[in-house]
Amino acid sequence: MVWSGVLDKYGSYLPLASAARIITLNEGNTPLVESNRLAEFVAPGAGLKLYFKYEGLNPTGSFKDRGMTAAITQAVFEGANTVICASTGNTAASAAAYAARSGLRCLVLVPEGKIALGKLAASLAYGAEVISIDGSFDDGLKMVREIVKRKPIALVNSVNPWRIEGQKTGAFEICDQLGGVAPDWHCLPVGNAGNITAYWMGYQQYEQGLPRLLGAQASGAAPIVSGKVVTSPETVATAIRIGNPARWREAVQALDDSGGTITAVTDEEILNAWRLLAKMEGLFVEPASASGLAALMKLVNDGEVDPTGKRIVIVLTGHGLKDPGIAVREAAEPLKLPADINALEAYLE
Ligand code: AN7
Repeated sequence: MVWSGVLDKYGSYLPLASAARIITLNEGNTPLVESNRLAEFVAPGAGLKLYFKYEGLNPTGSFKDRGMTAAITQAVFEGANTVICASTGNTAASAAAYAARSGLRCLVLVPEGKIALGKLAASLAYGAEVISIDGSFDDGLKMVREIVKRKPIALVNSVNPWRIEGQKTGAFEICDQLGGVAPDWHCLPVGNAGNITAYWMGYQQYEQGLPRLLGAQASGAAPIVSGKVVTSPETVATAIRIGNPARWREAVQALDDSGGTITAVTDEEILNAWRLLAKMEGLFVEPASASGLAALMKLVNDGEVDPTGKRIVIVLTGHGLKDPGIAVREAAEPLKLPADINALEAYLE
């Protein structure tokens, strides 16, 4: 079968109008990669079946494309000319790409100095009007929520229900890829809490079983874990540097209903998981995307999650090339040698 995007494949599960012209970049259909080495490392001898849903392989390099195809399709259907979002970077790049594809004007508000280079570069390349604000994502979200009341502009943050509708297809794919069954645990990073809301909606709608949800927040940006708005969120995982998630209530509901839990992981734990994914599995992700693994490792260690014989899926939300700055900062310098075969041979000895 030719793959032509999540709306083509799963459109019958979404309330899209049949007259809507689908705007797609053939997003979705991302690999569910079974762990080769980390499962045994995380839980030796437990018979853990660990899988990674590699969402960094979407057209703009993150899971946001699943929701954006739906949000932009609907915006075009409703006759919008302009779309706007606040973003820590991935929503911006995704909105910019789908807007470009449909000829819409696109404005993105990003927190100055706190957006990873690959996301900024992509947003600019797709022709979005990138507005850098001297505030946080949360400040930007407040601004865009207000401006759409004053101007005829469509908001494409995950407060837009179509974003959730599109993103829930991730749950459908996981069930399909596991052969018609949901995992026991589903681990993912939580920022604005759109994705956890969407996955829970998707699992419920697909009726192939329900996982327990394990959410991960960065310890410097963990409002849901602490139950308090964080006014100055800070973390190396800039994607989830969010202090007042828009879908906070829905996330708590999903966590409760699933019998799941949410935990905070330190930047050090995130970067450790990030290194393990790359070095033990060949999966290069951005730091935020490693927080799901960090959370699982923490809770297995604490005895709060029993991995014995379990099927666990971790969503890797964004590609490693999104944040080359971190990769270069964290890695060793490349070795320098003269362009000479003897020098290489000497190095190997
Ligand atoms: C890689 O792009 O909020 O809990 O503005 O980029 O649904 O917000 C990004 C969030 C996880 C958290 N992993 O998802 C944005 C933005 C990556 C992300 C999340 C984000 P939500």
